[in-house]
Amino acid sequence: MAIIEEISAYLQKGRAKNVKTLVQQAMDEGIDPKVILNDGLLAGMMEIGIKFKNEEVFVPDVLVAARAMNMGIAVLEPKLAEVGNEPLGRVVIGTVKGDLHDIGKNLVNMMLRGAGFEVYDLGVDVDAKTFVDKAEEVGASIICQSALLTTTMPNMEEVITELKARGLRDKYVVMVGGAPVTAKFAEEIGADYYTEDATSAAETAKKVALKTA
Ligand code: B1M
Repeated sequence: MAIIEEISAYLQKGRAKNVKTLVQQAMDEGIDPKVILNDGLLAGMMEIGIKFKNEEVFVPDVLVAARAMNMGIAVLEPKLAEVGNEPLGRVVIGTVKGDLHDIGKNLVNMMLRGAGFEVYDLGVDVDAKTFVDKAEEVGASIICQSALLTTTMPNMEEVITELKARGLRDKYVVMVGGAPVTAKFAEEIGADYYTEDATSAAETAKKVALKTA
């Protein structure tokens, strides 16, 4: 099996140490870091995302794969920076105020980073002011909010209210997601996009970034 396919296969099995070793080996063999990233790590992560969507694998499988991807990316990162890869854009992400669920948000973060974004993760229990302050500070173009509780979903609208209050609404694309969130809810609060899973969130963010580039 070619080394790139091996990287993808080991990533899907969550074998972080093997992924790390193989990424280093591929770099030593002179393979383009972008090929290692896109055809090895990302291809594996996308595959896991699809299997997760189809309920062929479950949260623990996704988390170990995500960890393996992180280790692979850590090896690649200096090399990617060296070849002058510009990030696709900057994204601020967090779980909304009052909500401590972060597994889904972490997966979205992972997929966004995999897609080439620089991601600023504010963690959990994030209020509207913090979302907007951070987006302004880092020059982000997309704000992603996650909510897992019906009681915290309404806090997503506060970010939009805060943006409007500061005259910044048109500067940012606001994306929302999380198990209880729906496209209808997103429309009601004036968010730009709802996506139902981490893979589609990264795909949508990529489309948005390429459209506005
Ligand atoms: Co909580 N919890 N929980 N919980 N918990 C739920 C959400 C619940 C549905 C369980 C239930 O009753 N069936 C329920 C909510 C009910 C409701 O609101 N209708 C619930 C409750 C009630 C609570 C507490 C209130 C319980 C209590 O204390 N009485 C409490 C609240 C704490 C708080 O947040 N203030 C609580 C606590 C917890 C734990 C801390 C124990 C733990 C969280 C651990 C952690 O996250 N580190 C936990 C867990 C694990 C769950 C369940 C079991 C699993 C959630 C999860 O991680 N799913 C959950 C039941 C369930 O969902 N079946 C439940 C896997 C994850 C990959 O999926 O987060 O949906 P998800 O993310 C997906 C998509 O939604 C999407 O992409 C992800 C991957 O594809 N996505 C986005 C998510 N964010 C996105 C953002 C985007 C785009 C897509 O931005 C663009």
